[in-house]
Amino acid sequence: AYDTTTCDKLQEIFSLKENQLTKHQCPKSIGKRANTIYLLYDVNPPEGFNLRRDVYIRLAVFIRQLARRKPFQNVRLVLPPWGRLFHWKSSHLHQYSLPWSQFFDVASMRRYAPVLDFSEFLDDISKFGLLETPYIQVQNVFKLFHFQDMFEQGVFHEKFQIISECRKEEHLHDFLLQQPMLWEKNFTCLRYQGSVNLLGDLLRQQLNHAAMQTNDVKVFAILNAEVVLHDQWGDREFWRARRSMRFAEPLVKIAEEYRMRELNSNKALERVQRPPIWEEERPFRAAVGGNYLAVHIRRGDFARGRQNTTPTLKSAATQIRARMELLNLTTVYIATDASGMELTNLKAYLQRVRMRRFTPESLAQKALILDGGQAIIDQLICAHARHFIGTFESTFTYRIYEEREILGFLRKTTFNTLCKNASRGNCEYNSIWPIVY
Ligand code: GFB
Repeated sequence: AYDTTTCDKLQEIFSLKENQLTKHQCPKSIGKRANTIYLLYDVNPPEGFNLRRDVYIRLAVFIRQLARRKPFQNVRLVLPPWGRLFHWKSSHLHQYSLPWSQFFDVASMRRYAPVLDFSEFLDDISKFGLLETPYIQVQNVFKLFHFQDMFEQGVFHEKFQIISECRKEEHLHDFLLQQPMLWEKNFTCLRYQGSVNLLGDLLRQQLNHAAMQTNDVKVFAILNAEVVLHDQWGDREFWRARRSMRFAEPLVKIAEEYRMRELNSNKALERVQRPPIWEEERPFRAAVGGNYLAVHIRRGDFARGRQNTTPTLKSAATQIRARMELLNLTTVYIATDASGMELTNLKAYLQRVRMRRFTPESLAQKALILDGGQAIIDQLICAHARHFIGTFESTFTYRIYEEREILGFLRKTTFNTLCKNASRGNCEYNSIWPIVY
């Protein structure tokens, strides 16, 4: 029952001499255990946190539906540990290989679709006796690429195609998902065009190839999962998956304490809809929000690379003043990734305005919440405001829009965009995607 190929491979990786790996250290061949399929996935490394959340929704909706069909009743989606993201700038902090439970309520997500945090996957696998060694064999890793020509004779077809010339070494420079215990048995480059449901065909094909036995355990992985499209963006299933993505409780608590302390606001005053579980949420449009305006001012790469649509700080400040006056609000909450110098300038432009911004109260708190948690706290505070203005084409802003839709705000208080110019001539606005129940 021992997988000698894998054993040889391990010897090679660790340059171990023969006999150093005992039979017990060699992974057992995967087979005849339980009819479970684990789907690992990852997203193109430079992509940011909030696009990754959207990719998750595509896969969660898919996995939920797939799990209703034979032979996929025991399929599990494994959440990729968060590697160090480009935007997480606090280099002194350990922000590597983080579980989703650091940021989200995974139990809540699991009530929508069968998903596992990576450590839960390891626990699960160990129950099948597949972790007697630290290595897990991944049957096939698919790295997705776009087709060069999306429209064949002017028509968009859903399709995938194996790229015959594909060398793993060119495409995988680290351990799979940066997890040294994963060992890929096969590596396939695949051109892919279409919705996430096409992955069902791919998996079915794989299972046919692998002659899945009744009690098999199989592990597959999809790299560059952002290539797959939503089945239906913005429909009821999208929103159910989205609503199940509640943030981790410690972050919610910090945001609540901050709103109480600095903004004199709480859920009751804000009259938002937030039942204990997302399944109890209903169509609702009566939230009023805290007595403050919230603005997401995206800087960093947006200020450099998207100058046509990103306002200067001076212009943003002018727009903020005008909106506060219009709404008769005296406090503005600013969420931003601006540098220290930019913040000083913004404060100068907003002189005599009561401006608030969340910063962790201690180094210990920062080490607890990390850069990702700080960003979520910003999103939560923006989500609970009386009125919100976001940045054009920022997924960070989109996720705040969604949160406000769930909480039950009127659309006109949510779907607002900072214009390039304060005069609002030729302003480009973000699209409106209302919640569907
Ligand atoms: O989340 P994200 O993909 O949104 O990336 P975009 C932006 C990241 O910057 C966030 C930080 O995940 C945060 O780490 N960040 C941005 C902020 N705004 C704030 C804020 O208000 N508060 C805090 N605390 N952090 C994408 C980029 O950005 O835009 C892509 O990820 C690409 O690389 C694309 O540039 C066009 O959608 O705004």
